[in-house]
Amino acid sequence: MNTTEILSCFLLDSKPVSCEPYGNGHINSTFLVTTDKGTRYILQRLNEEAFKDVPALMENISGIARFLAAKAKETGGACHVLPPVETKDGLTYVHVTEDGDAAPGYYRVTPFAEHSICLEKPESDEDFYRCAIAFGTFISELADYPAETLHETIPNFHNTPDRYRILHESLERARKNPELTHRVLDAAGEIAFALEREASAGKLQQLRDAGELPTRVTHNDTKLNNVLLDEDSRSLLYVIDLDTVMPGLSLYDYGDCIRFGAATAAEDEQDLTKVHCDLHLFEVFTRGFLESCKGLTDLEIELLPEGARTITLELGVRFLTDWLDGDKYFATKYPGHNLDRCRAQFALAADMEANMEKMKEIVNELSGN
Ligand code: ADP
Ligand code: GN1
Ligand code: MG
Repeated sequence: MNTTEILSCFLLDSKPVSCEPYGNGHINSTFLVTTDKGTRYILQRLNEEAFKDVPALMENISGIARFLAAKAKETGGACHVLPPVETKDGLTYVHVTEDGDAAPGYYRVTPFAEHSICLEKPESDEDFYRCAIAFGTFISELADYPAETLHETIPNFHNTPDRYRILHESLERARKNPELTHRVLDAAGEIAFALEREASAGKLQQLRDAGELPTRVTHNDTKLNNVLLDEDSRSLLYVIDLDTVMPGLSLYDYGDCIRFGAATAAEDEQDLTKVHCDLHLFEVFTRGFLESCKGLTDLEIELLPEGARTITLELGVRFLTDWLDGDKYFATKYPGHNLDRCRAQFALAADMEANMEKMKEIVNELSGN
């Protein structure tokens, strides 16, 4: 099949005339489609290395989109998620099996959010505050979603001890494989950094297992570039990238946004002296999250800074694992990209550790504890 044939399976409002690579996601292949009427759509080929059951994933997204649309209708508010475009067969994806001009795999289409901006870093405090409200509200609104109907699209996605288990396996494999051993040597410092923190990184999962931290329906990939703001008013338009919406910890959603949005440098910065957690942005985001994420328990609030540290460490461990595996999971732009990303995440986690008491004070002040 070619792209035109794939697109012709979907109920688009007019004839597609162009389809170009788009966006900065690390997982799916994303394209911007324009029709002869000027309507725009996002076409995505889902990454099956990451997502083993795409129909189940699409069922999650449709369910969430229907639920939030109904809620918005009830309250008279806007709906901040985009429903997938259906195919002529009433499905939300097309499965391409044979080799053709387009790579085989699962394809889906979403309406393009017009007049939106997608940021790689906040341009103002207000942008980041809006992002906090977006993800805090997302969790709040899904508090009564039937969580048992959600498929786990990536099992143990944010189970940090399990991420360490996988790191150990990859390390063993790489040590035995002559093509990969140099990667172990190159990452010796990072491996030591990760292993020193293995016990402390498991704390949040242990509290979840013990029922002391509540499992909620969470987004699980709360990067700033998974929020679309109105290009003029900068108000929230949409929360996107719902592939990982699953039961999880609020602390990881909170923490991942701090990790990405409050960092003073890019996720793959090579000059580690530039990598810090901006405590002012930390405060701005925390204020928005506390205001909008209703019903957080005292323990969740107390552990917000630990959520930021743990998810930063966890992502560093995931980049390190992918480096040791030979770069199989995350899209990379150059050899060594995953190792650079790992180093930047570990530098950020170390900076958070150094500022842990200050972060706790900010949380205490904002929450009145
Ligand atoms: P990935 O899982 O690879 O990150 P995303 O679903 O986040 O894929 O899409 C990648 C990028 O494409 C987003 O960061 C955003 O810039 C853009 N994008 C995705 N969906 C839309 C949409 N509906 N409207 C406008 N831009 C979008
Ligand atoms: C991936 O898909 P994207 O680029 O929004 C990854 C996240 C990581 C992030 C790091 C499904 O997110 O878990 O935190 O890269 N998504 C998946 O930038 O693995
Ligand atoms: Mg994304």
